[in-house]
Amino acid sequence: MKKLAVAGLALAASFSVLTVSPAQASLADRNLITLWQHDDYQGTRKDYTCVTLGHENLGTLENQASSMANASYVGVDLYSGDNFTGVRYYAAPRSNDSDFTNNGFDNTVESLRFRKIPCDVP
Ligand SMILES: [Ca+2]
Ligand SMILES: [Ca+2]
Ligand SMILES: [Ca+2]
Repeated sequence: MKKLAVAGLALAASFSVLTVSPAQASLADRNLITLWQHDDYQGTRKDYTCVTLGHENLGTLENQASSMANASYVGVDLYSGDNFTGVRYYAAPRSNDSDFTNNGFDNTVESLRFRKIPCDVP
């Protein structure tokens, strides 16, 4: 069992040399959180930078986001309603989530707020 896990890890490592997933690419940026329209970092992509603490309107991805990568070094609160209202989803620093469905949060984000700025330093 242990041997198999190690082999799987080596395989994953060799693949990551060949391809960089959209989430990995986003996590290289440091000063933003990225939302995607579909699961697995597919569809329309939008970056929200921590130039300001809050984004009370998500524009084209309003009520559509299904996956995210938080490249910043701070937590980000995602809200189901405008102006930081409704149900909240917490995106941990330097984390990603390929599917909001198991969080009860699919297609509902309307606003988001960084917990502090600047957000690009550990
Ligand atoms: Ca969606
Ligand atoms: Ca999830
Ligand atoms: Ca909503």
